Amino acid sequence: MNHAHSQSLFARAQARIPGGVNSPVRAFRGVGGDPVFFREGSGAWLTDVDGNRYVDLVGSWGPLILGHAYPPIVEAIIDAARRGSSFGAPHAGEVEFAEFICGTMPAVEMVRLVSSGTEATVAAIRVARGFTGREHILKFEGCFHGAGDPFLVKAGSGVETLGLPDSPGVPAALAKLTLTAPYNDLAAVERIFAEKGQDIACAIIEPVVGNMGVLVPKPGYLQGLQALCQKHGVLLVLDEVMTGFRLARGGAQEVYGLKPDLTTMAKVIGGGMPLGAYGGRADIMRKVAPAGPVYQSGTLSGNPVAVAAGLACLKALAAPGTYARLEQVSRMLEEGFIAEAKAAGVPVTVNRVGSMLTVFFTAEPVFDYTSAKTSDTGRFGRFFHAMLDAGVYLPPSQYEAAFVSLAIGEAEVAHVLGAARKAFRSLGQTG
Ligand code: KE4
Repeated sequence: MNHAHSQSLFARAQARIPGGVNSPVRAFRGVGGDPVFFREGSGAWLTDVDGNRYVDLVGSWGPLILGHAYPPIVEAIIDAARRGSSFGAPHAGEVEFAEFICGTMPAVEMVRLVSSGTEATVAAIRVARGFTGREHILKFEGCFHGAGDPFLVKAGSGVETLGLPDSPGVPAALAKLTLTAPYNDLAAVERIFAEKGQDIACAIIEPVVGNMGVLVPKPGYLQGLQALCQKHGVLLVLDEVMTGFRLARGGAQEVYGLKPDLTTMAKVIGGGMPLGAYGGRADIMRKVAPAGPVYQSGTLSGNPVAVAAGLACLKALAAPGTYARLEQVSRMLEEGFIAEAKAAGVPVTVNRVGSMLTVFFTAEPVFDYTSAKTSDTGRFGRFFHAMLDAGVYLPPSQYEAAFVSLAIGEAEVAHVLGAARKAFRSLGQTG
């Protein structure tokens, strides 16, 4: 494939934008080579600035569950923009949107809209601290909750000790308030709660992890975490930025029968426009200003154009058979990847929940950070580029989830699996 225009744009971008990208994962550092610049998306397909076409299995990291330029969403954006892009004042759409979210997720009794997943998770932590009067939080290794200071923390010397900054600029004094436990390990949570439970405001978790590649909760794990939180007065914050309205209309909390105290959302709920949300128990959410003392604000929060796009997206997802179709196509891809890797003699582990899946280049089962790290990232990089050259756009990192959209049909599945056959076989020969 010719990438001349992408390469010239990337050279210009690096002169004025850190790393040439507006978000680090886009820079292909996890797979090598230079990022591709895109010109347009339509349905399941992306076209880059050199005219190369790809089946898109990233979907802007989750939001584009209906595919690119889904006509009802485009029309909703145009219609809203024609009536003004922002008021900085209440409008009817945000009331309808809040009622839709709360009507779909029973645990979300009240909701506040923001403009990104990071805003939602940072706000949820502040509300949990404000509501409980406690300062520590618990997160889980491999889970990512956006670029907020409380989350840019790596596990201390023992994974269950005080956090250490995982980025310059995060104060050590703040990082040590973040405790970390391995995902899928209830005993670790019990030990932490026994020692520090009374100091912990909340436990925040990706119910199905997408940011380590896909990690699937072991049977009973999430329900056990919820019970431990209730026992110790620790609020449970489900970060459904990726899973919300993707795994089911009611998100992971519907799939796993959970009733979290707070839920964070973004991605799908914005239909590709900047929109995030946090919500949950009314007694907790009434602590949020101006109803209560916990301050949080945003100039473009509940923006009418973003809300119009989000409503159009969520209404389309309410159509009968939506999630059955997503499951059917995602299973075809999962089974095809497994079969093609096996035929080529390449050991892989494929983790999938609904329309989120990851092909890990390891023969080991992958259920937490440590086991995910047994993956051969060099091999993943070679697989990624072989797929890219064959017209399939995978997430440019072994430790990210691929997302299946409703725009992907049998023809696109055949295209992806045909590319995978060649890519696995090339690995089988070259390693
Ligand atoms: P945003 O601030 O990027 O809208 O959302 C942060 C966030 C919060 N919680 C979860 C579970 C998330 O996955 C994310 C963001 N996900 C990444 C993908 N790994 C977005 C892509 C990027 O960082 O550019």
